[in-house]
Order: sequence, then C-alpha cells, then structure tokens
Amino acid sequence: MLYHLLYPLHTSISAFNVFRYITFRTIYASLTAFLICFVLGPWVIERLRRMQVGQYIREEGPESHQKKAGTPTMGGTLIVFSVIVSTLLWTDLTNLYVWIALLATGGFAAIGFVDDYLMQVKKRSKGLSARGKLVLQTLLALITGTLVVLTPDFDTHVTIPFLKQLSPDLGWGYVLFAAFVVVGASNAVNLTDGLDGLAIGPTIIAATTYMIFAYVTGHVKIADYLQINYVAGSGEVAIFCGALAGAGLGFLWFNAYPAQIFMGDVGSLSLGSALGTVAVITKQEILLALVGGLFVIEALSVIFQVGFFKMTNGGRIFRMAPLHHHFELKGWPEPKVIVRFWIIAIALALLSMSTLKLR
Ligand code: 57M
Repeated sequence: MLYHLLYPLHTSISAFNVFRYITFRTIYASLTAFLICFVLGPWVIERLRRMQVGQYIREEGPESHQKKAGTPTMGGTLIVFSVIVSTLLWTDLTNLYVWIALLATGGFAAIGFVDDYLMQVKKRSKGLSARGKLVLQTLLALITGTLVVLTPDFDTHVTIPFLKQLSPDLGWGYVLFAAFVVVGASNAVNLTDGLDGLAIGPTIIAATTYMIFAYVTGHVKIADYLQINYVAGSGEVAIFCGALAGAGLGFLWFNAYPAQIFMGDVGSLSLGSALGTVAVITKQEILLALVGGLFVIEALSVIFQVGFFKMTNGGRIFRMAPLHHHFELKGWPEPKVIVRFWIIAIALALLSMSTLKLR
C-alpha cells in the first residue's frame, strides 16, 4: 500500500524514490512484522491465557514436557497477522504472486486454526481428523498450484539443483507437483514444531534464504548471470519472505526456551505452506528439500520409525520420533537440541545458496 501511496510522490519529494526498491521494502517489511509481533506478543499471550487456550501435553511424550502443560498455544495467529499486515503495507498490491502466497498462508492458517480450536478450546483431544486435515490441505494446495500455473508466463519446467540441462516440463502436471511441495512442507514444519523455537528458527532461516532466491529470480540481469530461471514479478515475493522472517524473529522472542507461547497448528501449517508456495513461485521447488532440510530430516525420522515399527511388529530405529525427541531421551537438554538443530539448518541453507553458482 505504501508503495502505491508514496512512490508516486517522488517527483515532488525525491526521498520517496526509495519506495521503488524491493531491497528497501523487504527490510522494512521485515522490521514491521517483527515490531508487530514484539509489541502485541505480551497482549496475545495474556489473552490466550485468559481464554485458557493452554497446551494439552500427551502422556506418552517425554517426561520433561509435562511441565509445559497449559502453555498458551495458537500463537501462530499473531505470526500470520503480522505477515499479512506487513506484506499488504510494503508490497506492490498488483503482484499476483504476492496474493497467491497470502492465500496459501491464510488458507493453511485457517485449517490449523480449526484443528487447534477443536483441540485446545473445545478440548476434543484429536482436533480435525488426520485424513480431514490432509484433504483440506491438498485441496488448498491444488488451488495454489493452479493459480501459480495460470499466472501469465509462468514456466512449468522443474528446476533440478546442480543439473542445468535437465529441466523436465510437467505442463499441467506441475499443479500436482506444486501441491505436493506445499502440503509436504506444511506437514514437515508441523512435525518439527515439538520443542521451544525448534520450528520457528529454521523457518526464519528458510524464509531469509528464499528472500534472496526471490530477489535474484525476479532480477533479469542477476538471473541471467546466475543462469537461473527469470520469473518476472517474483521479486515482490522477497518482501513477503522478509515479513515471514521478521514475524518469525518477533515470535521467537516469546517462543524461545522456556517458551511463553506455542505457535499451534495455525502457525506450523501456515508457515510450512508459505515456504512451499515461495519455493514453487521462485522455481526452486526441489531445492526446498535442502533449504528446509531440517524439516525433511524430522519428517523422514517419523516415516522410518513408523515403517520400521510396522515391519518389525514393534521395533524402533529411534528412541522416539521425530528426531528431536530421540536426542531428548538420550539426555540432551532441550536448549542444546534446539540450537544444534538451528546450526544444521543454517549449514543446509548456506549449501543451498551455493547451488545458485554450482550448476
Ligand atoms: C505436531 N506437536 C507437538 C504445539 C505446537 C505420527 C506422529 C509422529 C505425529 C506426531 C504429532 O503429534 N505431531 C503433531 C507436533 C506438540 O506441539 C503442539 O503442536 C503444535 C504444532 N503442530 O505449536 O501447540 C508438543 O510439542 C511440544 N512443543 C514445545 N515447544 C514448542 O514451541 O515443547 C511444541 C512447540 C507440545 C509440547 O510438548 O505439546 C508434539 O510433539 O505433539 N507425534 C509426535 O511427535 C509424538 N511422537 C510419537 O508418537 N512417536 C512415535 C511414533 C508415532 C513415530 C514413536 O516414536 O514411536 C511425540 N509428541 C507427543 N507425544 N506430543 C511423542 C509423544
């Protein structure tokens, strides 16, 4: 909105020329989202406490988690609110990709909100059924994928990291591929959100990485130099990524160990879908498996644990899945698990950025 209101005034106030620059608006979108979370955080925590939206802790979890019972959850409402307000404030509102990213984020937040509400407010221990949640996620992801493919000049070739020559064109099949990326990312972040700050930290790292990808992908000269896909208009999505990272930092202020608030499914499902949607828009879809490699590792630990359990009638690979619980049960203090997982996330993000040159 500010772009439309203030940039046109640059002819009389030259300083307003700065509003044309994506870099400037990305920085301030990030700071705006951070400040909204930072300022509203205490009020939201207090409101959730009064509404008794406190986390129920399942007995079968690690003993150390029992003391977390009652921690306010559904803090993802604050994250999503901050991202939407900041994005609307700082982006070019005629950009279709921005609206697609907001639609996916808001839609997945709504699914998570219903699940949290049923579980935490209506005290229905299971919330939405796993199948029901997956159907809703898939439908929304298919709509997101279709909108992306329908965007003028969108290229339905899939980018294969490191292999410049190999880039298969999926045509309309790209909608299914995009939906898989979005739903997969959403659920992987959800599984990871099991320790204080464990999901939001890598989300900030991934959002910052895709902020860079979106900027270079939307810059015709840099995209040409790097020999990556040029996606006209994807630069504005860097501002959305900046808002994601800023809101994440603001939320981390309160979700840091010992957490005063959890994000809930409303946060984890929406943040994952936001990263998946941005990965599709910037044509760095498969690379998300590296940028968000920590989320992939956590999801795979569950898949292998459940698969092995079924194959061996009760055998376990890990002491408990997802992987963060395995290290907790090995005796690592929670903060040590969290920070070491953040370190891995940073290393994977740096590796993913190197693929822009290694082609
Ligand atoms: C999402 N939710 C956390 C919080 C957060 C198939 C199976 C692997 C599913 C998985 C599961 O239930 N996943 C759901 C993870 C939960 O966090 C809430 O959920 C929101 C995210 N969706 O925002 O509201 C608990 O995580 C802890 N937490 C923190 N700090 C945070 O900032 O400490 C969360 C955020 C919270 C709190 O204790 O209650 C979760 O862990 O459920 N199931 C599991 O992950 C369970 N694993 C398991 O059963 N493993 C089995 C099989 C099935 C693989 C095995 O290894 O044999 C573990 N989680 C729980 N109990 N709660 C262990 C058992």
